[in-house]
Amino acid sequence: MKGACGEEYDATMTQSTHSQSTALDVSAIRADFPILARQVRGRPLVYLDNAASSQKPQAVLDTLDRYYRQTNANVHRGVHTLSEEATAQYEAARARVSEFIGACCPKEVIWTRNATEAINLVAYSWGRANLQRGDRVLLTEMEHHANLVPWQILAAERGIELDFVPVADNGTLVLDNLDRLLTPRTRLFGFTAMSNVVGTLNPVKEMTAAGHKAGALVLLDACQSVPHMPVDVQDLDVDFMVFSGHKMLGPTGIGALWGRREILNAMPPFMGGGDMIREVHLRESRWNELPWKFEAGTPAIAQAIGLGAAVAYLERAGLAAIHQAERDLTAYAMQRMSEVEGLRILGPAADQRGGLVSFVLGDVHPHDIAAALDGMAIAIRAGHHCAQPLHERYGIAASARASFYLYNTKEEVDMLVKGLHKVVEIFAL
Ligand code: 7TS
Repeated sequence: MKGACGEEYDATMTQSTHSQSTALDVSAIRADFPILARQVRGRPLVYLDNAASSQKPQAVLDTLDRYYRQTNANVHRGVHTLSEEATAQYEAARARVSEFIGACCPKEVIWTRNATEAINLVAYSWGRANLQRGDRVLLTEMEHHANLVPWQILAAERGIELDFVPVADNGTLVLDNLDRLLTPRTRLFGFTAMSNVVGTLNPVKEMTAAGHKAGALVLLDACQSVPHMPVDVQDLDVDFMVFSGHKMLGPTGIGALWGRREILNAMPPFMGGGDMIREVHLRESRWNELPWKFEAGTPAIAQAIGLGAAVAYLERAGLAAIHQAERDLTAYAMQRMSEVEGLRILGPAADQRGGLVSFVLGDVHPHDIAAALDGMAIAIRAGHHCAQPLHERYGIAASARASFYLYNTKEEVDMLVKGLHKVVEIFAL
């Protein structure tokens, strides 16, 4: 097979099922997720913790089961049938993910354990090869720890400086001074497409263009966008993009780094070992070509194949339809939640955000809110959501968060709101 960039790539069993953007049939979708039929403490589960991790449809569970029952073998090594089949399925999943994000060819998609590992790969490999004392990396105040800590480690090691795009009170980025923050020494601009706390959808293309104008590379943390809306790396024009499979109906243990081929080609390996080499001698080695140069050791084979099935499912549902449904549900949730006494929603208006709502409720600790809701079988997240600096920015230690996906309904939002009224009663607010 030939990727759009003209590179030969061997991937069999790829099929595209791009669907039209029609409204979601949520009840049919719900029937595809066995876990949604379970009860918690004798009540039907209301799962509103999708920003942390999504549930998995039967198609993904079947794919994993089938893989282990019929195919299970190591990839890229054996000449036996099972190994060849495993390799074909593993590489076909890569090709599907590559097409899903509009990559020019599958060679640009590196499997990682998750988005966190993908960012660390960039920091360790690209960062250590390219950044010197006095260079700058620009991030934002709303980043997940995954897009902060690897750069802090690098800053301490290399003497590079970190700068941050501030967050306004309403949860949007303050972009007025972006040109000043992007200095001639800024080598990388890393930011999230959507805040996992305040839900803000950032203007990725505008920010990317500004970064490039200043001569910086752009790394997009797409953990909260790739699962929920159409994303095309070539259209966005970013240089690196990362995301996690478990947030997009896929298994845990699989994620991806997409990078421009010429940049990835110039980067040294991240980890050394089997599979990432072409030749090994006692004192020196030569690296494998992309994408395998960055995939040392036996990879997460079943998980990658499972992620391929998840992407096929998302394509059938339609990403534009998923995005619209989540926005409608979020607008509804924000309106209903604002009826709850003492509840304060963090972040911008519904039309500027994706499918999640973080909030504080009087002086009730978010963990108490989450525990009380859990008693009603409603799963939300409480804490700093791995974005402690953003909470510091707001002068709070923690928040509670309801986050939606394609299988959530207005009825579930109603149950959440009813639950929140109960919390108000319990804590006598
Ligand atoms: N970036 C963003 C924007 C995220 O939301 C997350 C996970 C990550 C990076 C890291 O993903 P991982 O799969 O590598 O762990 N966010 C959350 C969350 O909001 N609650 O739990 C995990």
